[in-house]
Amino acid sequence: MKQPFQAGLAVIAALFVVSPAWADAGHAGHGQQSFSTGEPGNPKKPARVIQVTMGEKDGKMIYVPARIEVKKGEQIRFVLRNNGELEHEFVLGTTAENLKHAEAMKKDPAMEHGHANEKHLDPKKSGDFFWKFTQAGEFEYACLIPGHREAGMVGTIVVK
Ligand SMILES: [Cu+2]
Repeated sequence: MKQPFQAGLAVIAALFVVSPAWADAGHAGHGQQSFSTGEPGNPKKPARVIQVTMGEKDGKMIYVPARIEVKKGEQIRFVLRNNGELEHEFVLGTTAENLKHAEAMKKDPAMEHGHANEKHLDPKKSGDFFWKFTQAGEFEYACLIPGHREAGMVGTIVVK
């Protein structure tokens, strides 16, 4: 009976060692200011307005619309509205980036936000941000609050 007990201790010790590393990795990934989808926009320049609402419906969490097409080089002003009962967010990125970010948020739900490629909205609040898409490809917007992306809060952006 000695060995399982020791193995258990080893696992606990490993968790203590590993946790701070996870937190650091999350913050390091979050702090970098290069974006695969493009760059922060300039509010003084012309922009096409795209409205996106967020909320909950029939047990799911949704964006309307769930698919957006833009042209490479185009500047978009995202006008966002949270019509739901819960907090939601809109984070632009590749699927890989958003999944990584979502993992970091699970481990550190209080991690700081407010980067140029995302907006966090309380219920019944609106907000906007400008974004210039400089790369062609398929990207996404997602809500990375734990459980929300899985519940349906992910949309596709096609840049042509
Ligand atoms: Cu959400």
